Amino acid sequence: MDYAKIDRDVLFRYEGNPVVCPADFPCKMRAVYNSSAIKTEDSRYVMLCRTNQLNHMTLLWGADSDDGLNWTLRDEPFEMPDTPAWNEAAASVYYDPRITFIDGEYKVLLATQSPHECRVAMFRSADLAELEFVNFINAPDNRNMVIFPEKSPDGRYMRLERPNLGSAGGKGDIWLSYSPDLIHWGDSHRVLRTSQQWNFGIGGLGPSTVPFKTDQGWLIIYHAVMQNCTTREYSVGAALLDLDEPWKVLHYTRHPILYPEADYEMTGLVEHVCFPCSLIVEPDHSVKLYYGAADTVQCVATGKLEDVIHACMNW
Ligand code: BMA
Repeated sequence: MDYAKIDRDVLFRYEGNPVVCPADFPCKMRAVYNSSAIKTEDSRYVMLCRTNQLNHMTLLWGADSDDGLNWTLRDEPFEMPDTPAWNEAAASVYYDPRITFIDGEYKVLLATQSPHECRVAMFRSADLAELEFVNFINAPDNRNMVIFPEKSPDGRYMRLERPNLGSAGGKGDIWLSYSPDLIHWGDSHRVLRTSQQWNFGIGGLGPSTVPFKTDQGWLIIYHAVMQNCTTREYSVGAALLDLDEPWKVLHYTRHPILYPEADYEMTGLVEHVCFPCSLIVEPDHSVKLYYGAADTVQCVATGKLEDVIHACMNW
């Protein structure tokens, strides 16, 4: 009988979860989740927190840490643009940040939601103290974008993304596109199809974390949606992509490496959700996966890079 003989866990919930809660803010908040953390060149940790106010309008709120586990929220959220284009695209919600360090600065991508559609906005920053709006980088309807931390062998920027397909219930497959300048994108290739996923991703997939280069390929972490009668469960998968042609999937997990199980993942504003937005790989190859739980609190799971790669190859 051919089935996955899963012999170990590869990610472990940090015992101090959740690491950021609504009650941690200096004023009342409803939720903080799907936040991205990055380790800076001088070994500080910065988190960009997706924060819901009481009416669910969002803010992006910075937090700082010395160890990536204990976080101090800043006094004020990030300033956002006040232009007609921004106010049309992000009327009430901007969310699920992803941070890439490339060309000596941070590029931050934020999905923006208007009543009709989703676009992705790009910001730049030298130090993540402030964000400078650059532009929107797609026509609707697309999200979950992550920029690779280095260019392709032929010198182009690369990103993973998830176009929202009406024909797939608003979700869809993971794609890869190229760009000469981070603004104009094309030469797109499909990477992973929802139909390739066994059960746990059949309701849609999306790239979650910035790809990490390993000897075995680009490691990507993605979220996967499974629909049943009562819930839309969000869990976490991983894959290894070809280093030269990263739309070619070398290995991918047929089973989630993290799925809603803890109380704080099962119960909240949206039940049964683990939604990662960033992965930090430490010099000793331990990993920290930052994920939102039940659209309510921010959590971390830890593990070893070699175990995640093992899961890609064997699960
Ligand atoms: C997705 C996004 C995420 C959210 C998830 C589960 O479509 O909106 O931000 O965590 O749904 O509600």
